[in-house]
Amino acid sequence: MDQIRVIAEQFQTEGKILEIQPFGNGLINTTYQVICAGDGSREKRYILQRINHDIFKKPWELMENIRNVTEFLKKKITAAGGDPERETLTVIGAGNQDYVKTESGEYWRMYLLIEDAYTMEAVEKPEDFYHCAVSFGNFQRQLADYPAETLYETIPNFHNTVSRFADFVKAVEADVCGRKAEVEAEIRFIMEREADCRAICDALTAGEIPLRVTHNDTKINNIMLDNETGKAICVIDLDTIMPGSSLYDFGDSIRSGANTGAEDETDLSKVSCDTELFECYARGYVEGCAGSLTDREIDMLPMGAKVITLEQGIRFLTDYLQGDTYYKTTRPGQNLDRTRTQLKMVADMEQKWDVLQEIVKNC
Ligand code: GN1
Ligand code: MG
Repeated sequence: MDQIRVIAEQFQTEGKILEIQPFGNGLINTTYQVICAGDGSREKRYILQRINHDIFKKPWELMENIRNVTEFLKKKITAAGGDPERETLTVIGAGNQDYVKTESGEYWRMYLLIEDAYTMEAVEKPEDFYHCAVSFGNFQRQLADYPAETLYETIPNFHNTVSRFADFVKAVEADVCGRKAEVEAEIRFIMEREADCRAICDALTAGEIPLRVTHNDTKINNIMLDNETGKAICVIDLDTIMPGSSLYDFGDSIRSGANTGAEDETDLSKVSCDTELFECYARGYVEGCAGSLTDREIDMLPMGAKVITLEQGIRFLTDYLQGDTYYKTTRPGQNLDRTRTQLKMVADMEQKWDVLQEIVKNC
């Protein structure tokens, strides 16, 4: 922790640093909480993160996006009578920069920790999920007039399912770890759905659905809820804000939040798409977007959920085939387990397709 303390000390925190502890469950960056003395009456806490720059190749562009987007949001939050320090992230500077680069070439950043709020790994009450939906919908609406052309693409082709599929095919052919034979069934499942991989890309290219400024990582643990009211107050993990489709954001929340099992569940009988949760989320998201979604986008919401879940399965299996170099793992085979839960979700959505379509028709 001593080295981390040296890094933390370079940021403009309030009061002396008292303690630093590991924090959170992200699969990409490494996170700590930093507890400071504050102004004497109350401790002040911060989030310190090492940006994974194998994945985010230009951390300075990433931080510029986040600085600009959060400032934009803070103005809107203030105008609406909200609390700009709790309803979006606050970047803490270091000297005249928004990050610290260490001698060994690591990039670190700091945010204010949002107090009296929590994140969920799994949805316990449908109501919580509904609140998340409204909040992600609002987020999308608040950014509707953000100048999209000023955003850097922090990960090119992030939700380009067609190029994700192509990368997967290459990983299967290369089979660098000799794991292909073990996953023939999963490979076949994905290959049979090549056409689905084109659904969102084609709709965007044809102008059937609009390109918007989207979050792109609307996993359920990327939103904070207020301890007292249980309402979603703040969308976090802003690393992948880029031009995209509302279907990505809707889809990733369903993928993570409407799953009756964990993302890395080994007992697949526990994994399914909960249609009641799907309904809550669809209703909340459409409401949160407040009329900004087009009829075609609403029609395509089930497709968004399916394509993003399939894409995530493709990404996990690609990583498994390549030797687990992208997502953090805590045990062998975890990326394969993650793959299987995603594919099981896709299969379950296909079975419930009529129900899902009926739900969005009523939104
Ligand atoms: C990663 O770090 P985390 O858990 O917020 C990933 C998402 C995946 C998710 C799967 C930059 O998000 O795209 O959906 O894992 N983030 C990146 O759990 O790849
Ligand atoms: Mg996250």
